[in-house]
Amino acid sequence: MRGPIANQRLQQWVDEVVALCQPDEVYWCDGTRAEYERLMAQMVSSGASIPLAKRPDSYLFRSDPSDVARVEARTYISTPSQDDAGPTNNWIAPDELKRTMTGLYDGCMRGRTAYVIPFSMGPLGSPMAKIGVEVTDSPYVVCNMHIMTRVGDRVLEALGADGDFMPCLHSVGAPLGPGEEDALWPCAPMEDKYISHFPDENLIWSYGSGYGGNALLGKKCLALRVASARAHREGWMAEHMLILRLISPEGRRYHIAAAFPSACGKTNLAMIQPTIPGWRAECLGDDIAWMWIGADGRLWAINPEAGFFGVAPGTSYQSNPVAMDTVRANVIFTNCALTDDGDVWWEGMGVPAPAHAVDWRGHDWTPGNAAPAAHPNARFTVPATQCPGISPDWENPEGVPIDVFVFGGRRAGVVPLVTEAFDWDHGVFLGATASSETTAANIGAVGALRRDPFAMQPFCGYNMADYFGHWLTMGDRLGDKAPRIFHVNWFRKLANGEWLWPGYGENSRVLKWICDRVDGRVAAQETAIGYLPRAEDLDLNGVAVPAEHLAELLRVDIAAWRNEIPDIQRHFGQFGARLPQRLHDQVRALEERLANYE
Ligand code: SAT
Ligand code: MN
Repeated sequence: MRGPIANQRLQQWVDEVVALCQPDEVYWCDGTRAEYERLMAQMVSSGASIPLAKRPDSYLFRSDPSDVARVEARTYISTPSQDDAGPTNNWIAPDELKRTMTGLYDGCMRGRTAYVIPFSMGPLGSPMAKIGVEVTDSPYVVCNMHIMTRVGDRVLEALGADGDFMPCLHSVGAPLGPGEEDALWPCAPMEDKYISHFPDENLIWSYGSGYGGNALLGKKCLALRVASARAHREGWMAEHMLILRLISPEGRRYHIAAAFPSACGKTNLAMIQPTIPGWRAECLGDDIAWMWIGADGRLWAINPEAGFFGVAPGTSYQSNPVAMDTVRANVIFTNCALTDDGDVWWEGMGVPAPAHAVDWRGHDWTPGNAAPAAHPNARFTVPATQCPGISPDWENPEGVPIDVFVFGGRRAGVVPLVTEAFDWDHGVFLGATASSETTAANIGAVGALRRDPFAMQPFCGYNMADYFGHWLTMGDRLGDKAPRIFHVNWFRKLANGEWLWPGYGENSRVLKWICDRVDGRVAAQETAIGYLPRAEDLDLNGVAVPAEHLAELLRVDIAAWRNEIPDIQRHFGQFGARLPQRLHDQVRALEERLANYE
């Protein structure tokens, strides 16, 4: 145990948490490799962690079958007024929520250790970096936070005696009686899970889940939900976006920030290897971008994270070779299948299924088994430094200047391959109305169509109508230095289920058109829904896309778009008078254009 620490407010908060949660021990994380290895060794000996003979320094965890993804239904934005959380967030008044959760926290760490994790979102020393401190009773969370954030003594040093931090309290919600044997993945039943945010206080309380964004509180909770509310107050942006640098054959660098819902290929796009000769890409981040207006009037971005928490199923040498090379060693896998020779396996890994494996539930599995071997939301946690495609600027405290925003989702029909917004307001409209079929990244129905504005539906920490307004204001401030806005959809299908577009590395062909548009090198056709490439504008040298597929990918189906209008109106209607008039104007303008393009 360490002595009293310099930051009084931190010491006091930890003392309060310890008095409430009553852990057997308190441990301050120093962030060293030795600490990571010690905790991992403990979890190996308890059976919670399985070392992988085939992957150096890599481990497999299996979660409880009830605790496999984010739980949006149990996620709360607790502002004094419900209107400030808005219609897209669950809300409970702060007093009531704190009372309920204090009851749950009371004694909840009995029989466990409370780990105190000082962490930084953003490179230490960056003017944009924010310090958080997570107290958790999960050593699995500690090891993941080691990878996903910057952790330990160096953060305490940066915090100093009177630095500011965001308190993040986490418990798996499973106290142990004397001598009671621990579960391999302790957690609380669904009705006791709470992922709670008090954005006005920069405070996070999470209870009952050990999985991903529910438990690694620097990620969705701090860097998106609480940060987005703070960014609104302070005039910057916290977005659910990857950051990518594309480099043309002439050496021009384009920085792209792209928003897609969870499990819609952000990590694949972030690590793209362009298939067009001469073009290169570097990855700066795969999930979150913090952006602000720099002294030059442009929008600058950093990735606040230090690692990748990526979806394993579907990741292969075909879909994402860079990720495959990133996860060769030193990885935490969660809910993948275990092969008999001590490796992980998942559906869509691009290698034949093993003749026998142990599935994510710990049961024997053989090919042909009705249930998948890996959970669809199985994950890898891996340091960004291990990514062979990582940009030399990924930790640059100054960030990178954003040229382009891309929004997207998973839509089997209607939405074309790529659309350029007419202007900023239209781009905000495209973001605000973006929709996607739901994925396994949240507990709930998979494949249901929903509006997911800016891919922030689960992550916006304040009234979404005010968030739209914030986007409009940022555009006003950026003026002619604002990034150009595009919308993409890689996921079009034929009625028989066949993909219309090859995707993955071939998406670089769309990105090239986008970059060419930014620099005025390529034409576009004006349509009712935005600027679209003509078939001949896309560089398709070396890829076989049947002409009729291409025509369908670039077709604006006027009737289908008219059908979208009532749903857009319903979607906007939920915000009542709080919705910016400029978005109502966009709906009307779209209706008029659709009428004109009979
Ligand atoms: O929220 S998680 O970090 O568990 C994953 C996601 O939804 O992107
Ligand atoms: Mn995400």
